[in-house]
Formats: sequence, C-alpha cells, structure tokens
Amino acid sequence: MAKIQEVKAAVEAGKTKLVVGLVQEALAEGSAAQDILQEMVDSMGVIGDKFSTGDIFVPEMLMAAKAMAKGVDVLKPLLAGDSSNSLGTCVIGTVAGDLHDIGKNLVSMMIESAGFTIIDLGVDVPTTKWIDAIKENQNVTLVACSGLLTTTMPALKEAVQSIKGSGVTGVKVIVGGAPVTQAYANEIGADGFAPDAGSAAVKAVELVKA
Ligand code: B1M
Repeated sequence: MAKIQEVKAAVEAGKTKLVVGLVQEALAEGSAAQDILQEMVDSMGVIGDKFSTGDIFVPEMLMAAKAMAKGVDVLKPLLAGDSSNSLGTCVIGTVAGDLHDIGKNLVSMMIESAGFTIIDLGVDVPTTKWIDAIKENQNVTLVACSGLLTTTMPALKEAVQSIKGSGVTGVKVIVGGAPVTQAYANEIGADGFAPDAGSAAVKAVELVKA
C-alpha cells in the first residue's frame, strides 16, 4: 500500500501515534502535501458515514479527528503560503454549541497565508465574545464563523446578526461549514460564504479589498 493510503487508513483508525511518521513518509515518497490533506479530509467523510450508520461512535470519531490534527500539523508549513501582505486581523472561531474545529483550523491556516493576522477564539464561541474580540484587537477587518452542525446554524445566525447590529464598522463577516450554503449566508446577512478552506481565503481577500 502506498504511504498516502496508509495515512488515510491510519486517520480512519484513529492511530494518532502513527500518523506523523506516515505523513512524513508519504511526503518522502513524493506525495504532494495538498493530496495528503485531501486523503485525510476524505477519511473524515468515511468516519462521518460510519457514525451515521452506527458502525462507530463518538470516541472513535474523536480519535480520528485527533489523528488528522497531528497529520495537519506536519503539513502546515508546506501548505501555508506567504503571509507578508497585511490585510488586517481576522477573528475566527466555531460558533456556540459547536466543538468541531478541524475545518475551522484549515480555514484559519489558509486565511493567514492570504495575508491576515489571526485571532483564533477556538470552539463554542458565545456571541458576545465575537464582538469583544473585534473591539479589543487592532484593525479587525474580517470575522470568520464556522459551523458544522445543523443544530448550531441558529447560533451562526445569531453571531452574524449580533456583529452586524453591534455598531462595529469596517468589518466583513464570512461564514462556512458543512451545512452552510450561499443561500443561508445571504439569509442571515453574512457578507460572504465559502464551501472550503481554499475558497475561504480567496473570498476573504475579495471581501476586505472590496
Ligand atoms: Co461530529 N458530526 N459530532 N464530531 N463530526 C459531524 C459534523 C456529522 C456530519 C457526522 C454524521 O452524523 N455523519 C454530524 C452532524 C450532523 C448534522 O448536524 N447534520 C455530527 C454530529 C451529529 C456530532 C455530535 C452531535 C455527535 C454526538 O455527540 N452524538 C457531536 C456534537 C458535538 C458538538 O459540537 N457539540 C459531535 C462530535 C464530534 C467530535 C468531537 C467527536 C469530532 C470533532 C473533533 C474536532 O473537530 N476536533 C467530530 C467529527 C470528527 C465529525 C466528522 C466525522 C468530521 C468533521 C471534520 O473534521 N471534517 C463529521 C462528519 C463529516 O464531516 N463528514 C461530523 C473534515 C473537515 C476538513 O471538514 O469541518 O466540513 P469540515 O470543513 C471544511 C468545510 O466545511 C469548510 O472548509 C473546511 C475545509 O475545506 N469550512 C468552512 C468549515 N468551516 C468553514 C468556515 C468558512 C468557510 C468554510 O468561513 C468562515
């Protein structure tokens, strides 16, 4: 089996200790960092399907997520680009009630490499914390809200509408996450939406330069 396939299998099996070495070996074998990342993203899809069918439970899902995070750490320096152009500060996080952070971390990495300084509020971010972070940090030009659960989509709406209603100016809000669509982003009044980490960085630059 090619090392890149072993990475995918190790992430699916939640083999946290093996993943770092396997990612390094896959790179040494000539696999591109972006391709290795895509294999790991795909393995999260497999994990999600197995969870849906009751073949695995939350602990296995968590182990797979931890394994992927270890692999992403190895790829990070290879995926991040030149962040020398300052487009201001981006406050990023996952909305209240939601603990998923792998996608948010990838989006953060790509937005940072597009030229933003990142303030990462983590997961389960209460509405007031977004607004405090905008006020407490210098030159916040973008807020990026991630939401992975259909049950936390109302929290996404609340976050966007509170930021918009708080009187802060010069700040654009971008939203995303598996259940989020452009239509939903429009409905809740977000300035932008992106379906994945790469397009989130492109959209972030577009919004701030507009
Ligand atoms: Co959860 N989980 N989970 N989970 N989990 C999902 C999301 C689920 C689809 C699994 C399933 O049932 N098939 C399902 C949601 C169903 C729904 O809402 N319709 C689900 C559920 C139900 C739950 C719990 C409720 C389970 C339970 O307790 N019974 C629970 C909720 C906990 C909570 O948050 N309150 C729960 C818990 C967990 C773990 C903690 C165990 C773990 C997360 C660990 C962690 O993140 N550190 C976990 C995991 C790993 C998953 C799956 C398997 C993988 C998520 C992931 O990391 N994907 C997921 C199934 C799946 O995704 N198919 C699932 C890879 C990642 C790269 O993709 O996050 O989509 P994603 O990010 C993408 C895009 O969405 C986009 O770009 C990213 C990269 O390209 N994007 C943005 C994300 N944010 C963006 C922001 C942007 C723009 C784009 O702009 C700001």
